[in-house]
Amino acid sequence: MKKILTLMFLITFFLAYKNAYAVIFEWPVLDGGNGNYYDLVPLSGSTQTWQESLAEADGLTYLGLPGHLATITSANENAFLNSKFNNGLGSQFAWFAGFEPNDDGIWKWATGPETGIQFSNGVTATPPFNYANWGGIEPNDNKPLEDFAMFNIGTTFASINPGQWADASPTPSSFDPVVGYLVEYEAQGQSAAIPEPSSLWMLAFALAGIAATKKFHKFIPSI
Ligand SMILES: [Ca+2]
Ligand SMILES: [Ca+2]
Ligand SMILES: [Ca+2]
Repeated sequence: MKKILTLMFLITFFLAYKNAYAVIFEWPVLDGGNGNYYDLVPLSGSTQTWQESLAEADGLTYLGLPGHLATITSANENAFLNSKFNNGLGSQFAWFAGFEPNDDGIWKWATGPETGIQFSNGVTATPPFNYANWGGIEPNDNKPLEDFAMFNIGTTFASINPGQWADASPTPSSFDPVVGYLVEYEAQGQSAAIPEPSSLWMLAFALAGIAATKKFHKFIPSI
């Protein structure tokens, strides 16, 4: 009985620990990154819109850092996201913070420190970032309201390669197969080279659990 309880706590701890590191990734300053953290959040329903995802991401925090739908302003940032979140499956995209508010070819960032700043005119990247990563013939305004940006986290789809972008209607469909959204947590210049409190809490909880099973064991016969 004691061994079983201990094993259960260890498995719980391992899964929690693994989960904490498998889902949210830091882009370390030491690796040339911005110190921010990134997450891929599955949509809560197959029709979760870009706008709903924008609002949801703005309400998230991680380690006390504010979240927002990810802004992708450099090839390195895009490559980091592609390396961490591509799942190798077909028809898999994620919302991010690019949008075309007036449907006139001018694409802007909708949230985060870059809110309101233009990044693309049609397919052409524009200052100040001079970075966009449209794939295939995107942005092609193929359907009504294709004013929202999605990032390919799967295999090549309609000539849009992994890590490339497309304009999409706000509601996912078989044409715009969005399954999640990319969140970015701003480190705001803080050093991120510290242990993650959430992981430490999980470790403490697991150790407390093991201690509790030892005490509990004193009151019950072994089986
Ligand atoms: Ca960013
Ligand atoms: Ca459009
Ligand atoms: Ca499109």
